[in-house]
Amino acid sequence: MARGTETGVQNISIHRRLVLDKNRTMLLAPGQQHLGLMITAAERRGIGLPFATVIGAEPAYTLASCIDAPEGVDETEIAGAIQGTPVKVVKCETIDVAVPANAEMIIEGVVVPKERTSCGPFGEFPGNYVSMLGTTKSEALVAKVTAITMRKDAIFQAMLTVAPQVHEGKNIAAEAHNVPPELKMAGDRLQ
Ligand SMILES: [Mn+2]
Repeated sequence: MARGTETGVQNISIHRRLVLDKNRTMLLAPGQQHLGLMITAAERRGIGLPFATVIGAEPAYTLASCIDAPEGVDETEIAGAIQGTPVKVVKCETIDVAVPANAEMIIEGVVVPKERTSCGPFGEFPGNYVSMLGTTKSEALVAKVTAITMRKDAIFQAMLTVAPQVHEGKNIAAEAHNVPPELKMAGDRLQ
């Protein structure tokens, strides 16, 4: 979730992130998508866009993230419309972004302007394991983590982006509660 530096409205979207080191991750947000446009606009002003990754929240947020809302429409409000009640949000601790108050985990951060890295590879739903940009390209964004907050005994909600037949096999462990430290490498366990 991010707030446009020029518009002030929030966008919700789903993106790939990959741990690079202790405080930095890769972020894939192509320039034609809402978050990518917001990041490009901020970068033009020489600043990195603050954003928060939300793990484990009401389904209305996930549904709202799939809606291509017109410019100026806050997708947090769309989540409330889908749910039929106002969504309860809280302000992040280190950035000006409102996130679901009931979320399991929030990773706060900021895009590092002008810095780029390679994307993935990640496991995809048809069962392949690819880089969206090509393994030789370094066009994915880099983000610095500024804070991580979580509920006590937080549950890590994940999507298994692997072939259906694999769900019943080796990778089932990735569905378990609590965060396996090697979750980002779950795709490596696929054969
Ligand atoms: Mn959007």
